[in-house]
Amino acid sequence: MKTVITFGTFDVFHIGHVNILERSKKYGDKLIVGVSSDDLNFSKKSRYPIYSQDHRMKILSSLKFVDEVFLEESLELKLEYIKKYDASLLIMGDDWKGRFDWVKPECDVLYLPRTPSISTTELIEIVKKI
Ligand code: C2G
Repeated sequence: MKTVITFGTFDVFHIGHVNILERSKKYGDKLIVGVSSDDLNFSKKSRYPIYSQDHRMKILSSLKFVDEVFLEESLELKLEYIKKYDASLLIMGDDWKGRFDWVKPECDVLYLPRTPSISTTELIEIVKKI
């Protein structure tokens, strides 16, 4: 049984999120998703997500290629989460390329290409202009 783990905020859920989760699941038997907490998001981006962490976790849990979801409270706890869920592969989009290589002695790391031309930030800007 091979377990893959990935992390993200997944705010204003969109096709780029679906694509990375769908592709990640193909690398293993089980896909675990760490959903960044509202406070972690504030510390990274200086704003709270549009959707609350409870709503974001519920959306992620409802997807057919996601097997388990948990709340990610700190970027530095990656290794603890990897060990807790017994993951052997960490997958992130390539906007994070190299940033989580420090877990490599314990877990393989793969950065997949992002889906072009869509992001939560761009969607927020488009909606603001309507
Ligand atoms: N993503 C993608 N294509 C897009 C947009 C996002 O492949 N067009 C991927 C990102 O690369 C990431 C995942 O979708 O792997 C979630 O994206 P975000 O919600 O933006 O995640 P982020 O806020 O970067 O949080 O511990 C890591 C962080 O929690 C990642």
